[in-house]
Amino acid sequence: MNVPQQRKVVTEIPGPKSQEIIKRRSEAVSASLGMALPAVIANAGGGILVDIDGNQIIDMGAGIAVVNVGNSAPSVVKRVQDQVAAFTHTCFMIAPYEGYIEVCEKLNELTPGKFKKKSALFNSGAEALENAVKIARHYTKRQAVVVFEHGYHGRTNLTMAMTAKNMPYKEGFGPFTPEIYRMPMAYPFRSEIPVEHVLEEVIHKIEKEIGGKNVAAIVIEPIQGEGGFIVPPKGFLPGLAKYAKENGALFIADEVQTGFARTGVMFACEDENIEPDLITTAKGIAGGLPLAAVTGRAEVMDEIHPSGLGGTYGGNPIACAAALGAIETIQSQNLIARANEIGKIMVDALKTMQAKYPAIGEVRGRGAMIAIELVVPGSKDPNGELLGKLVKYAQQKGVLFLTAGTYGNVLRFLPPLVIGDELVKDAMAVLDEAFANVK
Ligand code: PLZ
Repeated sequence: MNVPQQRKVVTEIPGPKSQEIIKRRSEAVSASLGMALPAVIANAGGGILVDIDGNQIIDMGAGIAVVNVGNSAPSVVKRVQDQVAAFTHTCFMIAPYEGYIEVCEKLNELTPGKFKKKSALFNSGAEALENAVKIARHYTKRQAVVVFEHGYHGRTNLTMAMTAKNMPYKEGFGPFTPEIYRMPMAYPFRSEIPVEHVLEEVIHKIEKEIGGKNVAAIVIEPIQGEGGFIVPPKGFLPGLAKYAKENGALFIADEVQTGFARTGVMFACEDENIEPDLITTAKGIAGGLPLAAVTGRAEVMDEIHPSGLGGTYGGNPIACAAALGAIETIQSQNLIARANEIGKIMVDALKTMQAKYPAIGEVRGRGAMIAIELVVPGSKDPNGELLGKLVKYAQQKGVLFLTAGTYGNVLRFLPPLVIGDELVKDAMAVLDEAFANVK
């Protein structure tokens, strides 16, 4: 690997070179864009980000679950280089190329569901969700879309409406698209209501407030990502899928964040043997290049009239080449098993910390999609203040941790799946140190 797999801090973060560029950033770039880590990146690979001041920072976020195969994974680089030299764009709707078709074949084969599937490619997670809803409405000839508390589906107008959290995603950006209905979510840490009662309430609300026969789709993340890595209790997803099936609605799994080995299986739905009618994917699909997909039942995907779906760049040949490299890497390096190994190291360390630090309310997640929810000790009150301090402390020590959660109190761990054991353990040791030192 061309990037040394070791944490090393040689300046304050941001260092002097980063500071200069960040100054230019604030002059040139809209203030609306966030910046979790104030360090300008020069190079990255494995589990390390190298900034322009020479700091080597442990990457516990993978660019928000994108570089599951690591930055610049060799197979991604090679295929992208070959493709970019051959041709960069024809527009798949104008003149086809094999890469697009091959990515669809792989998705149809790898996604859960023992039925004939087809796929269509897009540019971003939000765009995949937009298209999944278009497809569901067209196919069912119904309009209502059911989503959930704490859910996140994107920043376009439709997907903002589908996203639960107002700040920062929706504030002032309305009006939002109609016919989106938000239902209660089973959130074990914050509610003792048994899963069958939550399901009953969801179904009751659908029946009374929407009417079952009006529902085009039920859309849910199998583990909620931005909402705080909320893992629904067993039975919740199968119950929703069953209700959808019995009522002629489509069950859509948003696997944008959970997909591609992240949760210790290829797709998180496999955990309870769910076979969604449609699956949306993005992020981990292409090792960092912008690509997204809707994959689902062939009769649903084919029901749309010719030219009903598309877009100039969707399934761009370079992104498709990257996807083929990423999928090949996941399989050849057995990153599914690796996600479970990484997860075990993190959970063991976090449980040990939980016994020492009462601010850790819960350790949860699956595979290498793990989080801790921070509370005010002795209560379940969200402790967002501590979260901010921990993240800052870790950054100064050369570890990047990402945050999440409706209440802004969740520290999430989603490293590249090619990270080594030593780096994961080192990151956990820095977190332990942070808990011991910040007040
Ligand atoms: N569905 C489940 O997690 C993107 C958002 C980052 P795009 N999550 C990261 C931010 O603050 O904008 C996401 C997701 C789930 C859809 C999306 C949207 O994917 O590729 O960001 O559009």
